[in-house]
Amino acid sequence: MFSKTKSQKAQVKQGIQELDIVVDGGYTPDRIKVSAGEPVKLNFFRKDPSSCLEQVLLPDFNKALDLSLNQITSVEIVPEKPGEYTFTCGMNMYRGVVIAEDSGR
Ligand SMILES: [Cu+2]
Repeated sequence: MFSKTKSQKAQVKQGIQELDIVVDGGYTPDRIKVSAGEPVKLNFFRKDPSSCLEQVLLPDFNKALDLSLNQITSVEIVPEKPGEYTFTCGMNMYRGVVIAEDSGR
């Protein structure tokens, strides 16, 4: 069930680290590398009609997103400290992780 994980580094656009995540039978990529202490924008593109994936929870940031099918739903977070910040579907079945690394500044 848990096939290979995909790791991807966020692209920096206008000072915001931004990444598109496809929601389709899980999250792709499901490991997102960012620099700690800087804003991150995640764009969730839900392609999966399963109700399982209609919500994304980011408990470390007190965020819960409702995803509309075939639409992009964005959220901005700031991972203040280096570490791993997990996000999950509403039932905690699918998960991904934002990996914040020390930016060295
Ligand atoms: Cu679920």
